[in-house]
Amino acid sequence: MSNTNIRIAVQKSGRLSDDSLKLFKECGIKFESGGSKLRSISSNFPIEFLFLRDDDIPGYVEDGVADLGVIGLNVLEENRKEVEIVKELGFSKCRLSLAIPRNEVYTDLSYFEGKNIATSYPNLTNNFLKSKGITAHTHEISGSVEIAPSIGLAEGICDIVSTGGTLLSNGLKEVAEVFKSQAVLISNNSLTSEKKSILEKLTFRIDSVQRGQNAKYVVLNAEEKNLEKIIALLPGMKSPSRVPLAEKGWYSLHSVISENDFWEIIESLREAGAQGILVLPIEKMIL
Ligand code: PRT
Ligand code: ZN
Repeated sequence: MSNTNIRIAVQKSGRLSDDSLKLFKECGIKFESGGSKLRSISSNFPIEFLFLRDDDIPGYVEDGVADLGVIGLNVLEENRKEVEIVKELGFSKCRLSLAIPRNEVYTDLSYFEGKNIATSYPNLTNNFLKSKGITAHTHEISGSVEIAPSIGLAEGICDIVSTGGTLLSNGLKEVAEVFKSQAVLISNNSLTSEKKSILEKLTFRIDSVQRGQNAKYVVLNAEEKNLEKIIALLPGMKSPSRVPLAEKGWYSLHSVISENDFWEIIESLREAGAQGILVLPIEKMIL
C-alpha cells in the first residue's frame, strides 16, 4: 500500500472547527485534535490534518501546501483563490447582509447610493452593489464592523449574520442579503491521481454521512387493506420492507424518508391508516 497522505487544512478554533472535526470523525477517520496541536496524522485513513486560521486556508490550498481545505464560502469568494469547490458541507450556514441603524427609513437599495459602508468583505459588497447599479464607498475594517454606524465611520455595514442577535443588540436592522454562505470542501486544482483517489474515498464517506443526516428510518404498522395506499407514500431506498405481524392481517413496514418532507409524509401516513409510527435517526447511508 502507498504511504501517500492527502493533506487537509481545517480551522484551528472558531465557528468552523467543531463541525469540521465532527464530520471527519463521523466518516470514521481517527485523529487527535485540540490543545496546541497544529498537525495530526490519522491512524486509519491516509490523511494529515493542518489546524490553521481560516483566512489562510484558501491560499494554502491554492499553493498546494494543503491538498484540501474546509472554509466558509464567504471567505473563499471574497479572496477569489484558484481552487476547486468539491462539495458543500451544510454547516456554518450564514449570510452576508447590508444593515443600517434601526430608526432609519429604508425603501430599497438606492438608500446606499453615495453612502459609506463598513465591511470586512469589500469585494463581495462592491460586486453586489455594482450588479444593482449602486455606487457606494466601502471602508474595509477587520472586525467589530457593527459599531461603525454608531461611531460615525459609516452609514451602513455589510457583515455576516447568523441569528441576527448582534445586529439587534447594536441597534441595527438587516435590509438586504448580499451573499449566502456555508462551509465548503475545497481542493487544489492539480491533485495527483493518487490523491484524487483518496479524495474520492473521502467524499464517498462524506456523502454517506450527509445522506444519513438528511434521512430518517421509519417503522410503522398497517392493516392489509391500507397497505397499498401507505406503500405509495413510502419511497424507501428501493421499496419499503414488509414484514407480517403475529396478528393476522397486519404488517410492519420499514422505510427511509427524507428530512425535508418528513412532516408532510408523516401526516399523510396517519391519514392513510398507519399506526405505531417509529422514527429513528440514520447514522450512515451507503448506496
Ligand atoms: O480565528 P480565525 O481567523 O480562524 O476565525 P474567524 O474569527 O475569522 O472566523 P469565525 O470562526 O468567527 O467564523 C468562521 C466562519 O464561520 C465564517 O467565515 C463564516 O463562514 C461562518 N459563520 C457562521 C460566521 C457566523 N456564522 C457568524 N455568526 N462567521 C461570523 N459570524 C459573526 C459575525 O461576523 C457577527 O459578528 O457572528 C456575528 C453575527 O452573529 P449573529 O448570530 O448575532 O447574527
Ligand atoms: Zn479568520
